[in-house]
Amino acid sequence: MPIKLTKTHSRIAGVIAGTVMLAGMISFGTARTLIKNVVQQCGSEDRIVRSNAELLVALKTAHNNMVLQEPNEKFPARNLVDGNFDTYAYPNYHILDYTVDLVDLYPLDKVTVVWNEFGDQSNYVSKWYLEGCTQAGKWIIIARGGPPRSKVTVVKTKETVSQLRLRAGAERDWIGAYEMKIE
Ligand SMILES: [Ca+2]
Repeated sequence: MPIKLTKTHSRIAGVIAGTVMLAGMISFGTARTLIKNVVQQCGSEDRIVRSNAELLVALKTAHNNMVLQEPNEKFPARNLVDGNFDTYAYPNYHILDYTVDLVDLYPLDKVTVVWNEFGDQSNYVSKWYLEGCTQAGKWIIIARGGPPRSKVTVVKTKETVSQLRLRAGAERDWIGAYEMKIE
């Protein structure tokens, strides 16, 4: 009987271990897809082109694309564009993926990503992408990089976009972003 129990237990343990491994593989696969899936359609139809000067008063909204995660009410997506360098968006995960919508199309001058500790500490961001939705309705990569090794990343660009998408990943530790200043 004890032997039988042991066998049953080990079988159950095996099933649990297998399930956990499979879940881990699916989660890892999904994460890789999110990071790699950089070219998609996006909507710029019916959006008018405004001037760069109007960016100051443009309505900017931010959306968390990490649908797998519970919404984090304490550190919501809107913290990315609230104009406050002390508040951050944080998805409770080692990958972040936020879209900022500018409503209309704006010619950009530069985008400043404020990472703070998530940028200058090596256990946090290990790679990142900044993409823009062009007038033709395509996502393009405006900039990308490995570990920022800095609290702030400044991206100079001349692209005209209606949306910006910031993706970043860390090896393991959870990451966030304090601000995306769009000029
Ligand atoms: Ca902020």
